[in-house]
Amino acid sequence: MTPTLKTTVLALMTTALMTGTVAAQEITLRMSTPASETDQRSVALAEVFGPAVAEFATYEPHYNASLIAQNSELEAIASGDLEMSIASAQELAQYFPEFSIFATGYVHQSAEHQVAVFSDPLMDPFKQKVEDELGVKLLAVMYLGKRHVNLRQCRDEVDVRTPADLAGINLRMPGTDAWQFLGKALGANPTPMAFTEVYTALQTGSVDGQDNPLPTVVDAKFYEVTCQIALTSHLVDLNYVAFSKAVWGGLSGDQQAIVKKAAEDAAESGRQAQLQKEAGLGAFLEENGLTLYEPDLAAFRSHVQEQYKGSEFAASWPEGVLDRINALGN
Ligand code: KDO
Repeated sequence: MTPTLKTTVLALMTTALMTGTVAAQEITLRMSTPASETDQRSVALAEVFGPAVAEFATYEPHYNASLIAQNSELEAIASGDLEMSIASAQELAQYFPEFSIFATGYVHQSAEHQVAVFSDPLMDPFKQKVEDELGVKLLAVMYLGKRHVNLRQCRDEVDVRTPADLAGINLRMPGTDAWQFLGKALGANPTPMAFTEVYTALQTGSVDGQDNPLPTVVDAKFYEVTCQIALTSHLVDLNYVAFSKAVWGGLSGDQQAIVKKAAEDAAESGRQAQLQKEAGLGAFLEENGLTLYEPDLAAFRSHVQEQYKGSEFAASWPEGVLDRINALGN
């Protein structure tokens, strides 16, 4: 963590820990996410996590970034203003640059690979650091899906075969360095923007496109204001169920076990629902006038990997971890 961030976060954590001993029946678990209520991760947490902890805690979700701005949720948990979020590796990389390894294009291969990586001992030092230095426990990994390039322009205007075809394309990417780097690595001109502003930006043409998995393109209705999807699969994306360590510390051992299992069960339920949606949505999008096609994936993979090699991100990755992640794949 950078020295300034560290000082701020440690001060916030001290306050949170001092106020963190609440009586069990008073526990409210506020969860903030930019995702909508109908997003499969939101649904899984509401239908699986909430009921599982209901005996001793009230799960209180806040959608569409209505409580905390996107990418500020971890800081809110550290300061005691929030108890839970669905945190991205890119957000974590703001504090711990080594998390960028989980946000790098073409590293994770599938939903199963994400689970294998998250459950492997290789993750232990990553999880420990977040817990010790940020006061956040990462309980489970949620599947968001394969991110693709989704453009306003139709294919007769921009035909995305290789990264060179994205030159000059203003591609909205979420607003952290790791996200922006990925946009550049794809060959595009990345524009930082919060998720909740993307629909309007696509509609008005202030950006040319955005990248997200198919279920998000449908859930957020981006298909209404875009014309094509180049199936780049450049990031098999994930989010972690992030939980306040201060609140965790006030729970009994039994309650902690229930919370952990509830998060894992919700993640599994959301993963299956999201995979099912992902597999079936191509036809729906085509019926709604979009063109979906596979570009030169080898060209994208090698270009993206080339950009990361020798980057400041790759320099922060602990020795041997990339090999261990690769070894857990197919
Ligand atoms: C997005 O902003 O494009 C993104 O997909 C990034 C993810 O990490 C996650 O925050 C997600 O938005 C939101 O949960 C909305 O789906």
